[in-house]
Amino acid sequence: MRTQVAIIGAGPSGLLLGQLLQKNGIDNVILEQRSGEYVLSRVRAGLIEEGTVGLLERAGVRARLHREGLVHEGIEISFGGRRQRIDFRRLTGKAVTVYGQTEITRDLMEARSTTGAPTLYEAAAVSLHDITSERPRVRYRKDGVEAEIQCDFIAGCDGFHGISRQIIPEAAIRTYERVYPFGWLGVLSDTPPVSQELIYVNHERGFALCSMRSQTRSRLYIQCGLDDNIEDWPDERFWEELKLRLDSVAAAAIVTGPSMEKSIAPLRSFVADPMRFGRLFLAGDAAHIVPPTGAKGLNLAASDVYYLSQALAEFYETKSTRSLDTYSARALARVWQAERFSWWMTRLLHCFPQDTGFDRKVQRAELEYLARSVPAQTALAENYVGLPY
Ligand code: RFL
Ligand code: PHB
Repeated sequence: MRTQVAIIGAGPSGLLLGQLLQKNGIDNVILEQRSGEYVLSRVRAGLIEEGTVGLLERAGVRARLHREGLVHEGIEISFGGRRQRIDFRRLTGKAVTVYGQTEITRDLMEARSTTGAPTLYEAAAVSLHDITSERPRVRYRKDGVEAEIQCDFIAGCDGFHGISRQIIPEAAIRTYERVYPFGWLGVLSDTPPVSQELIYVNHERGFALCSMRSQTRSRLYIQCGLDDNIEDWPDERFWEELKLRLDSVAAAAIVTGPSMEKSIAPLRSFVADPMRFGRLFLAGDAAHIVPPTGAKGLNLAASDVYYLSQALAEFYETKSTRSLDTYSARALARVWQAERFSWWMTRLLHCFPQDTGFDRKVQRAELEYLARSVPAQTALAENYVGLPY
């Protein structure tokens, strides 16, 4: 098989890139190691920036997003038994949208199937070849049969554990990493949201986050230990612990119910530089990871895909490699802004086991400053709604 761009991974990065390339008349094939159902079963991101909404509109998936997405004009930060609202609309003129990654993925899959562009699910043993030549190849096995795709470019959209980044020789890439000494236990339940807006909680028992997917479905997280197992957290224990971390008004508003999904995610910051090797371009989690505290992972994937789709369109229109050559630097400039913000939100809101009394006092002083200072709130709001690109 021959195509212009071979895309590895059918997560949000790969599917969005595929759609934007299709819109520009650029042929592409997506190879995904899992089944479509498995990809749709992963409960992850919930919150998207206006820039991401704009890209999804361009990708042709506007209708359901605008019908079902919940526009949020602020968030609340809870500490010391009270809540401080951060008013995004007043401080930045912008808002964010609650629309689950599962829904985005489903919409993009459906839009792709109407274009007839191929997505090869359950493609095993995907391997990349000749990526420093002008004729790279991708090999894979599907239904027991070995096959090969010849292409002009490869987009590595295969997430943090994918193969694309790993094929880059160590001497050609530098990585930066921070692993946090805790995880997030996440629960999805068909119960009404605790509040109309997201509540981010700093509490001496640990961080908590009350989010949602709809007016009838909650997405809730609590900070947990790295060694905790799902079995340690039956539903009753989860609800009890969440209540202990909330202020009394929020705790009283909780409606409990059975969990539909429960998972533990470790927290990590990670950046690979450059995001390119020869004709292989990395995008999304394949190149960088942020802790979920700033809700930036999916949004960064979208901005990478924007830069990459523009650069590929320019190449096919003009034969100029100028934007392809600056792709990594442009993407990384925005990535590092989001890395800093996500690290800062994580530091501000979690209980770090190694913290001394001094560290805890400084954390509280920063929260109090945030509650008092409009410039401090503006800095948070500007980053949270998404920096321009
Ligand atoms: P994905 O979603 O990991 O998709 C990669 C795809 O590649 C496939 N793959 C392969 N395919 C073929 N061959 C191989 N060898 C392959 N290896 C892997 C995988 O099966 C998969 O389908 O990466 P992508 O597309 O870059 O998307 C990134 C986002 O998924 C991620 O950044 C977000 O989910 C992060 N995130 C959040 N981001 C936000 O913007 N807002 C949020 O509110 C938010 N909340 C979250 C989050 C991530 C979380 N977890 C679980 C890490 C909340 C959580 C709890
Ligand atoms: C979510 O709704 O899943 C969510 C929202 C905000 C975050 C992280 C996750 O910061």
